[in-house]
Amino acid sequence: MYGGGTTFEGVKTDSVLQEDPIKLAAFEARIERGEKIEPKDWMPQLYRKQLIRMIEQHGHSEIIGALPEGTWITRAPGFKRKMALMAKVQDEVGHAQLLYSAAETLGKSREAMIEDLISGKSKYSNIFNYPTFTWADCCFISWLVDAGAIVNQLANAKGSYGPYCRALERICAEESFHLKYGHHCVIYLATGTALQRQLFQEALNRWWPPMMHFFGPSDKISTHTEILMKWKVKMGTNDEMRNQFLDMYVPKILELGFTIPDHKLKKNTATGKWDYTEPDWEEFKRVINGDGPCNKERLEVRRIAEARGQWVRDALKKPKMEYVTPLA
Ligand code: FAQ
Repeated sequence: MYGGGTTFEGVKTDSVLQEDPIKLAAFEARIERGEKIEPKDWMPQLYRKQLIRMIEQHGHSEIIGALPEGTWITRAPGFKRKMALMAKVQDEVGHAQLLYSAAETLGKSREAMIEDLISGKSKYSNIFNYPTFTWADCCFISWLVDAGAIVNQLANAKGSYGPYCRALERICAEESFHLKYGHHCVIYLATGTALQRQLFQEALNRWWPPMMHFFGPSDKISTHTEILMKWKVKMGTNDEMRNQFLDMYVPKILELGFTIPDHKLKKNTATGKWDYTEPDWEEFKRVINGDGPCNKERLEVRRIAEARGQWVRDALKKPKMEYVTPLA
């Protein structure tokens, strides 16, 4: 599926100024024409580095994202919900596999990526560092976190790097089932008893702030948006994605009779955008840098899983076998 990559190690500079200007211009013209860049094509080192960073973080988010819902498989209400949740969690881990494969085409090995995740070097989505206290928290993730992920991924699937776009297309197809499942779970609570409605309202109150963080820092303070938009890796800015999510899902949440815990949230008819309370970016920074409510637990679970699976990987390896980047 994917071509072999060149090695990431040794990339010392972020500067596009050091690239061959003729090659750079040809590369940018291809992107401008809407062509896909493939693993063996020439690309600036910064493009490669940014893609590895973003795809790797995305893969880690899928792996860690399986944990807050995964703990509810045994407690999901009823056999049907257990089956569906188990399939969903399995899909999320599968998405990580696709994403790690896409990142490997750029030259970083899967082992190095996993090592950077469990050592705390790599980031992953802020939102999975919050606890799922009740079943309704789990329903919030299945509906609205998946919804946010789809908004982002449907846009970026039209981006410039072939392997990432193809992985995103497949992921979006599966995520749309998750979204339907999550919406069904929430409708069930919304049309249930007063206690069921209360459970979801409380979950919404807890998860709204991290959901607003989920799309990344506001455009004013985002570090990577400009270059990623120029090279069509990101197809919308963080604020545009947040706005699109609000456009699509605020009406649906209100329709079910829930309230959103932000008294400033309102569609501004003059700008066509949503006004909202500025998210707490200090909390966001703390959480993505390892100091959220569940960061330590999430990474510890992954470390244990890694250690427990070591014998399987050892058994599969022949003594002299070396790591090989996957070939097409
Ligand atoms: N969480 O300059 P920007 C899912 C970091 S998949 C943590 O704006 P960028 C499926 C960013 O890395 C969810 N860190 O960054 C599922 C950078 O730090 P660095 C994941 C964040 O890359 C559903 C710094 O802040 N989706 O949910 C976050 O241009 C249900 C500056 O930020 C993807 O990864 C954050 N939310 O834009 C699974 C999609 N936001 O690296 C289970 C692909 C920013 O310099 C259950 N990624 N940071 O140290 C993207 O679209 C982009 O990377 C953004 C961030 C939009 C996330």
